[in-house]
Amino acid sequence: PTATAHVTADEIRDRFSRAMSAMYQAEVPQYETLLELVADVNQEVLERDAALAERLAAHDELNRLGVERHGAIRVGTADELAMLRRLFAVMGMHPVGYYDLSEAGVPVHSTAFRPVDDAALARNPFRIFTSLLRLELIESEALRERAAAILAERDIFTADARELIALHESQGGLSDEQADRFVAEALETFRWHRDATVDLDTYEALHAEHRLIADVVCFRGPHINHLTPRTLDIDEVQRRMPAAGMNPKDVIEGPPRRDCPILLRQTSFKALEEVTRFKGERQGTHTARFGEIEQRGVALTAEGRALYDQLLSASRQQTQGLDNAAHQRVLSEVFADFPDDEAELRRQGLAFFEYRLSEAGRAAGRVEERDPEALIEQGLATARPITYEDFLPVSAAGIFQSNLGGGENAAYAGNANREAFEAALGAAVTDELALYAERERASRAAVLEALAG
Ligand code: OOG
Ligand code: NI
Repeated sequence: PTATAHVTADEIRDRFSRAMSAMYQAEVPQYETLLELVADVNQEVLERDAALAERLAAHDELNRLGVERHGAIRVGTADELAMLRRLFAVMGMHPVGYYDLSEAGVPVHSTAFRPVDDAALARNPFRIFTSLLRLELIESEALRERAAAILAERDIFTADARELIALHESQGGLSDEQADRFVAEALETFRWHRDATVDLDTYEALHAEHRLIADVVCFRGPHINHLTPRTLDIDEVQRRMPAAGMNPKDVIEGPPRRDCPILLRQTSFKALEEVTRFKGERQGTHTARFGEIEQRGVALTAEGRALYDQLLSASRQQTQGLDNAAHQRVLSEVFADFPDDEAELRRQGLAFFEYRLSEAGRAAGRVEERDPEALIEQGLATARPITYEDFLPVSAAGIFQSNLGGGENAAYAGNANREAFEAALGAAVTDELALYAERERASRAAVLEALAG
């Protein structure tokens, strides 16, 4: 067989994420403004905090900062979700995590398609939070059937995208030219369509059940609904958003500001009201697309996550209805119970770290000590926080709701169904905690092995 030179999955993902960003900048001009604001603030943070800049550079995070984005889409059927899994696989993006949003009153469940290994994450950690509509949670049988019938009529993929995905699977990769064509064809799935596939009455009936249902069912494709750059100072970006012409949601979701950032903090600007043409020549509007920013911190272990969830729910009563400044103040008080010191986070097993030999460690030769903490104290090893690459269901629900006008339906709650999601996906989702644990374990083992001589 002749060896065709294949483009790497990392390269295809990088091209795709850039194409997606360019498309969204053209579609949603405020997104371009947001990118500029985030780039300015990041630059200022790096200039003022040399230690942070050095650390990000040493751990392959400085380069990715400028390209780092996540986006989100919502699809309507199992077939659409399963095909997306194959599409994202071409770009080295695999389903990680199961998120039950029914708990927060939103009739979807979700996963994140993202790269999993260190090198791929360092190159471009592009992620797409992907939700599957749960028609089975709609109470009205007539509406449920109507929605299913509308969804059955559409194909969200181009014929060429389907062909190139199949080609990738059969030949194990794509050539340079095929990769470019794949990116162009895949992009079509995520494009905004101002023509709805239904008449205004149908749209309104679905909208009345839940805005999200109308968003998923009434259009030709799962338009990308936001792209999120990563900032190094979310409080500052939030502060500057109004002056830059953006209307931020009331509060920043997630943990409070800390010396050792944990998990993920997020905020967004409100969705745009966009002119939509319905069947039968009628015009209306639809709000779907918004802008979001995020600041990422260390990934937490199961114990750390349990403490986070506990403190977050403890703070919920007290933060009800507060503005962002007061909300953050209360959160900081409640989170005083969460250690804010790297050594303490390690010792208490609350967060994941990656171990490395220090310069001295590399020069040390054989060392008897086996305790990583002792090795760090002796200057032979270092530990750096492993960045959280995933999402938070409570924060996601807050983002959904700020853009759905408080659309929350308690009747959806208590319906986690990972098995059904995986059956629709056609694959199991990877457990995100297992990925972080393995990274930590492997890095610690490598340090100990090197010092064993
Ligand atoms: C997804 C919202 C979740 C995040 O950052 O938590 C999300 C959506 O609105 O479709 O993107
Ligand atoms: Ni998001």
